Amino acid sequence: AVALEDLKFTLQEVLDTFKSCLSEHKEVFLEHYVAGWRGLVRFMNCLGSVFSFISKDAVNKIQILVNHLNGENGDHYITVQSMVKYELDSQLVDLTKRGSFPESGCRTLLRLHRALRWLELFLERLRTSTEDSNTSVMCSEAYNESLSQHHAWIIRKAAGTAFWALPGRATFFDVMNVGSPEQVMAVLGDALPLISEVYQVTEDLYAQNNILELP
Ligand code: 1PX
Repeated sequence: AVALEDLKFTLQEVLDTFKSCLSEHKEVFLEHYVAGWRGLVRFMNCLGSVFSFISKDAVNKIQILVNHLNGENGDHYITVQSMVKYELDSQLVDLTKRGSFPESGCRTLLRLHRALRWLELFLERLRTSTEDSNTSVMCSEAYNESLSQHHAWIIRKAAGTAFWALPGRATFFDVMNVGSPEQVMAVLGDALPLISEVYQVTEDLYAQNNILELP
């Protein structure tokens, strides 16, 4: 019961965090963005240990961003907008090949940003799924349309294998613990426009600064 309460809290927290990500001027608060990812990772960890290589990488990237936030230049990392401006102005980003700044906020956040597109596509499939839909198929379709394009063959292979270990739709919904399938659909319907907006704002910012392909 305790574990389920935790999960319920987690999922609600995740959705709430994405709500609080955007300022009224459409800036993305890094602290909330990172908190959103923390919640997602916690949820993923409940799905089984086959996903631990994925969550390890996510946790690692989350930690890099948290270190920036808590570092001596943390003031520049309040929003994704201020982070991009600060790091580019101060030449703290490797632009064409990996070099002195393997942990720049810009390149690190870009990896999570690309994964957010996967999440958007996957949740949209879940939202419009029916009882006989297959979560593994929905997950790999979403992955193939987005994140996979940025991954080496060996990662795609490992991810593809992990997807087959996803629980079926009914179990997946149970683990979300938000209630009936109808309630799950409603929660997803609520969260998706916000996730999409956070994604789009970030995508536009990265496009304007020509940093969508950071090594
Ligand atoms: C209500 C449903 C919620 C489901 C929550 C699931 C949260 C998933 C979190 C996934 C975060 C993945 C971050 C991946 C970042 C990345 O692309 N890293 C690669 C590149 O980094 P680098 O520093 O080398 O440039 C890195 O090579 C990645 C390695 C790990 C494999 C990544 C596979 C990603 C699959 C994403 C789908 C997750 C499926 C979870 C099933 C629910």
